[in-house]
Amino acid sequence: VARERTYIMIKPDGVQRGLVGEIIARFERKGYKMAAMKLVKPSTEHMEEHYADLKDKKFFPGLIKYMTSGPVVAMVWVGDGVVAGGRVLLGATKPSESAPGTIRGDLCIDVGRNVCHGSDAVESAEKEIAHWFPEGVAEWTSHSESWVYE
Ligand code: YYY
Ligand code: MG
Repeated sequence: VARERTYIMIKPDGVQRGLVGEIIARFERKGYKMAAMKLVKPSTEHMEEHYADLKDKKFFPGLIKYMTSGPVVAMVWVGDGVVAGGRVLLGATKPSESAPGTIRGDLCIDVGRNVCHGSDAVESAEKEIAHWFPEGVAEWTSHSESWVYE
């Protein structure tokens, strides 16, 4: 399994509901390493670009309105297989289908208020990281490295 980076975003409902610490804690305790984090209120153009692949979906206008309604927490997390692993922590897109124990399974009810985003592939992750962190991310070695990886 390759060392990867993924883009994780706490959506406006997650911020409004005070779930930032709860969501970050799940990534930390898994053993993933944070490489970047910021609170931002994104512009409509920026969010439309982020979700460009979904622009023909009927839920797109509502999605953009929701996602620009308040600040989001933009993050980059690093680890072996973190793209797929991050989505396991998030749970299925529809909270009605996300397993208990996952972020969405535990913390939300409606697909249009599903509290978090995670990249779906290594390629889209790199694209999203460049889109949200043009300034780059932190390079550092976690003291836990040899206790998380054999
Ligand atoms: O990657 P993920 O967030 O799990 O799902 P996507 O299919 O990329 O959709 C992005 C976003 O759009 C989803 O998190 C909620 C919203 N959405 C919706 O409001 N209604 C749908 N039927 C499908 C997705
Ligand atoms: Mg997606």
